[in-house]
Amino acid sequence: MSAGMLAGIEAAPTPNEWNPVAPKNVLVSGITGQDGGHLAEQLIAQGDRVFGLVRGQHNPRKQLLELEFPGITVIEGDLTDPSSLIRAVEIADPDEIYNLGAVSHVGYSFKNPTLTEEVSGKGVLNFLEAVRLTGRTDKTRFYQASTSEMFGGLDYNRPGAGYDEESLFHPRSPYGVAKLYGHWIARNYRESYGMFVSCGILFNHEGERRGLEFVTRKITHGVARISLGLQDKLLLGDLWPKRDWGYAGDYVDGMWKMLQHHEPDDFVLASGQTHSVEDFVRQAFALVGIENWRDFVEQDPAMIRPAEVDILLGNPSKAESTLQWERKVNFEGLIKRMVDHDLALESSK
Ligand code: F7E
Repeated sequence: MSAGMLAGIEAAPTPNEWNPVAPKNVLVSGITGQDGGHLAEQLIAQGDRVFGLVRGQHNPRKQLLELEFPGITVIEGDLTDPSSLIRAVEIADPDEIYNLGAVSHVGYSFKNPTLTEEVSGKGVLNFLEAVRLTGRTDKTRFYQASTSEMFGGLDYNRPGAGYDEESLFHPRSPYGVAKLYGHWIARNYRESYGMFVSCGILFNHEGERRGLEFVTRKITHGVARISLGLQDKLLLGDLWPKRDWGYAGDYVDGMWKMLQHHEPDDFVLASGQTHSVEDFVRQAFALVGIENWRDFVEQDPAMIRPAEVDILLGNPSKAESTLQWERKVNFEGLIKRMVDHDLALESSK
């Protein structure tokens, strides 16, 4: 029956009639994290109805979230509790789900491997099952936050050209292993049930919303405080590991583009450049006029990990050509943005 034959009756949209600009119901786990903040900002600006899954009986981040984004509906739930996810899916009735929730600190995952597995690995399965068991496999598009930590940075894995969607996986931490399970179970639901499930294999993405436990923000925050005379030293682990760093706002837009594409798929998002932690430190100090940065940096053995990912370099060609994904902030711009933000933050205290 054609739409013309249904005069006056509005046909229910089918998955093939996806309209990227129509307002949607969007359920986001990990909404209190860096990427969740950028995503909420973008979705609200687009006119979407945003539902945020927030865990914990008395989570102080819940109040902060409601203050920053008054339009969001908070749903209490936990990736480790399947019934809470079913309830969340029933309340939100989502067109899109972004599963950004995870134990995301690699160092922490070595100290809490079981929890990491439960949240970052099995949590993905629980969420996909909630979609399936509530009968939404045809309706809901699902984004899984996969990660470059799944590659592991080993030599045999073509690091010269940059890791792409075909590269081999060899995770080097409980976090990477848990995320690899999440990645494959997400792909499995796509193949088994025909669900629209896309995985973004994101390389490191940073910015002013980044937590202080991650090295880039720890550096820019420490550099700002040292330049203002509020701190003497910056304690860091190894300075030689290399990462492919980009700006989180650009990467979150890439996640959204994956779910607007006409078919589900996996995409690497990366800058295509790699720099050492030392490069980042040097440039951050240079921005506040400190050239003798070594006088302010000391090694903290507690920051050294049982296994390290030596080098990460991604190849984002597929996302660039298929999704027209582009980055607005480069490595130098990223560091400047973060240092400026932390200088303003610390000066205002
Ligand atoms: O470490 C070294 C550390 O913790 C970067 C997460 O978003 O990106 C992130 O994982 C490098 C490592 O990020 C310190 O050993 C030195 O070599 O900032 P990070 P990460 O481990 O690369 C991936 C893509 C994710 O998916 C993760 O969720 O810096 N490093 N000194 C240090 N790292 C920290 N955190 N603190 C230090 O003091």
